Amino acid sequence: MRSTRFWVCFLALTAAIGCDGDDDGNGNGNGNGNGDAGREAGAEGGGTDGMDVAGPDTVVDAAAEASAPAPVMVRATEHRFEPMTIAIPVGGTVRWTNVGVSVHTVTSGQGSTAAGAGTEFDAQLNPGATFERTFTTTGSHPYFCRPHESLGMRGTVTVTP
Ligand SMILES: [Cu+2]
Repeated sequence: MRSTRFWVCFLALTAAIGCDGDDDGNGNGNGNGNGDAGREAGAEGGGTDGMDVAGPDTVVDAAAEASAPAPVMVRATEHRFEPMTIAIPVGGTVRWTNVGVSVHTVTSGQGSTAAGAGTEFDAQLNPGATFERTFTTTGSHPYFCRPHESLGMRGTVTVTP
């Protein structure tokens, strides 16, 4: 994803379209941008060695993104998980991102005093960090943040067959 955006930005600059740093990351948009940049580079008829390398790399990245199921996103803020409850199919992946300024955790279980807390997963999320987990068993998977459980910073991942 990051390399794809880099190359789209590079191509856009080369074609004098400009790059506004849009964080969209839309696959279709990337594809269209590549095509436009390629045609413009061809019309100019010079210095295409770099373009020849960049084009195939970008196509491979886009294909890989299209074939992989996208993780379900959960944001960790001050001080809650958004959304608190999510449902995913078995085999699905959840990605937590700490978009706040405090350190949070993504810890499995009902709470730190409950039996088995943290045995399924227990990840520390520094500001800006992400944590991904793929769920392979159906049912309800409660989790909480160790520093902020008393503030109600909890969530549930429901995994459906
Ligand atoms: Cu927290």
